[in-house]
Amino acid sequence: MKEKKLFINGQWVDSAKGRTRTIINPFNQEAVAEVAEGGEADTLEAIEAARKAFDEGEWTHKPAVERGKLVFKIAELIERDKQELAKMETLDTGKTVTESLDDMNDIIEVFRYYGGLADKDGGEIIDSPIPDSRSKVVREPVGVCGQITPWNYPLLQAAWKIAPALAAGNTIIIKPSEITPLTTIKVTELMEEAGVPSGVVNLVLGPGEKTGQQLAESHEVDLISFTGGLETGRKVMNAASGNFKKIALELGGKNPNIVFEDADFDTAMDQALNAVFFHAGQVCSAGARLLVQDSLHDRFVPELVKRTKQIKLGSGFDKTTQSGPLISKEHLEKVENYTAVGIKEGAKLITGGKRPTGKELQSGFFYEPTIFTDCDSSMRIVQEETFGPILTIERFHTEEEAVQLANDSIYGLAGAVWTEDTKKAERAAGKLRMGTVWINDFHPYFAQAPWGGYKSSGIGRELGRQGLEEYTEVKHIYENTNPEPLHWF
Ligand code: TXE
Repeated sequence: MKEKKLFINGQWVDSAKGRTRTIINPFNQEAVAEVAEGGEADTLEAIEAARKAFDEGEWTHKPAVERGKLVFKIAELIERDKQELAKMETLDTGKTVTESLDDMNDIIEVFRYYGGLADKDGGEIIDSPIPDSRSKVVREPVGVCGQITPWNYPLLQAAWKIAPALAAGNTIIIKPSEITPLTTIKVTELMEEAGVPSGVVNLVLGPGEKTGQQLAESHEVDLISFTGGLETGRKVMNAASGNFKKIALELGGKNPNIVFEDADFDTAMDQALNAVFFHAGQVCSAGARLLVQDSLHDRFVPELVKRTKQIKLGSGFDKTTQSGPLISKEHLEKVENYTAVGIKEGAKLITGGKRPTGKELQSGFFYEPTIFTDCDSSMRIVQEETFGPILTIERFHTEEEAVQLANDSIYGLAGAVWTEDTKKAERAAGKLRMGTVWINDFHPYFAQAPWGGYKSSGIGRELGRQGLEEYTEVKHIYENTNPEPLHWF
């Protein structure tokens, strides 16, 4: 097995202390790669390289159209290697190859979108109130950006950060999750092949509480973009306060999926399953909190349970598999513990709630799709992000109650409304306190539209024009075209 290295200042290097980490396949716990495990000295070197590359200004002051072309080139190379990348993502995360390939296609679109957007903002001329003056507003890159990504969508999350950061002229240090670094390493190779100058992209591999924390703390880093859990997000935010660096945080959600009695029964049913059980529920926008109108509840729930029992768990490489394993033993234990919490709180477990018994699933971190009914919003199982295949179901009577329940959360990432009544849907969408609201759909996201959360789901936006703006500082340039003494002294 060839060991994968760190990428610092345009060179592939071992970690200074020679440490490595074995990457395992969550489907069978087999080793799939050996990667360098960086330490403090490596991260410091990466930060210095990114700082120097930024401060020298060659990359930053390149015409935006040139930066855009390079971002396009990265998209082309990912397109060329997308089958290999998809297999790698499946080996590393356990998700199905179909999902991994969908991720790759989305990633290509993200690079293309930002490649195209790179030269579209030429600044703004302001109508200055002062005679004989010129006033303009321009956007400039922020500087050195630390980018910390999670394990559920390793390359997709990296793409959402890398593409806009490069398009805007920043230099970056990317730190993937220590358990799923493979596709990010591969795409770093592709960025090198595309011709990204030395020091502009640096890759550090290492444990979050050390390497990630170091990036968040460093006074040489100007922006930190983080996707992960709430508690880690809090640490990142605290660490970032040292030099008041800009922060962008995406911290997940507990996303309500509201089904009214007049929704299309089959479509709402089908999509409610996909919303929560897709990728074993390890999705920040998973529809893990189902709110069903009272009059529909007793017809909807039995059918939902029937279909849930038919979900096929298995290897991501098997075309019939609908959901793979959870990412790790620790995460499986966390999800199991949530089932115990739900039962203790008085929610009714009606399916799942255990590891599956199938022989071929015993070496993987599998958990059965699980449903709780009789839930209410005071329960932890309803309020906390389990990040596993656990669905909680609550009843509601009126439109007002549905909105009130859905908003009764510390999170505000996404939510959905199912109804044939357009006016009702729009009223509800207007009142839901979330960064994304879907009407008669669940999960769509794309490069052109912003993604991010209200409340504790995070700060800032990724994707869309807003995702590029996060990586810019705004400068006002004022010129006096007829300077004269003020005669003040
Ligand atoms: O995430 P962490 P974990 C949620 C989900 C999950 C929980 C914990 O609920 O059960 O978070 O998962 C790096 N300073 N989400 O523990 O710790 C780490 O190396 C800086 C939601 O795996 O947040 C990894 O690269 N960085 C989420 C990244 O942070 C640190 C996706 C995320 O890891 C760090 C994943 C530190 N002190 C989990 N400690 C979403 N929003 O989609 C760790 N890291």
